[in-house]
Amino acid sequence: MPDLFSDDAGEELPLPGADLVLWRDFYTGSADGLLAQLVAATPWKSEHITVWGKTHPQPRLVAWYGDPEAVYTYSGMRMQPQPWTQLLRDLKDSVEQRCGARFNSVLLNYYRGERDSMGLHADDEPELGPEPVIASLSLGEERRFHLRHRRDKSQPGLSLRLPSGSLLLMRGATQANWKHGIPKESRPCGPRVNLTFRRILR
Ligand SMILES: O=C(O)CCC(=O)C(=O)O
Ligand SMILES: [Mn+2]
Repeated sequence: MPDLFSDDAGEELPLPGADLVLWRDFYTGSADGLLAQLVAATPWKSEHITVWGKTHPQPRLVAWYGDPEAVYTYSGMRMQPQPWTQLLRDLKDSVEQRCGARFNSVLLNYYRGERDSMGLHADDEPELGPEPVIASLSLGEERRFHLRHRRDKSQPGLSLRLPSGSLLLMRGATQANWKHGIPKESRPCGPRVNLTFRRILR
């Protein structure tokens, strides 16, 4: 699907100790159509997390795809990838071309509405290597994306809006220095699917 992606130069986001590039209009096809297709065709899972000995459902649905060896431990869960679909493989190819990086897996997050969220975290699991390259494609509701420094509380954070069809690349020391997350919203929100392409090292 080469003609569905813009070739604008990305915008480098100024954040000390991070390396972030945002393409606001990456996907130029129908982002709503792609969203509907992914919502309907993905075998979504509700995962649980255990915090202080109590188990809670995560406030979003997830799915994990990738090459067979791309086994990933995420929030303490060991995730065996499902095989790539043609659609996800095509998206991966276009994202790889834009970012100049290779990925072997993708985590899909489905935020059903304003109560769905992702807490502040860094994607710094050892299997992502010392400088993880993560490319994040957003479809559907424009949600806020918060960045907070991991140690230096005097650093002002950054709050971005991730428009439908945008691609955010995080690389270099971003995960070592910063946490990111998607807060709940108090206004009504429609569905959003986010795809984070990753490279699991072995
Ligand atoms: O939904 C997003 O934009 C962020 C997703 C994310 O940080 C993750 O999957 O690790
Ligand atoms: Mn993340």
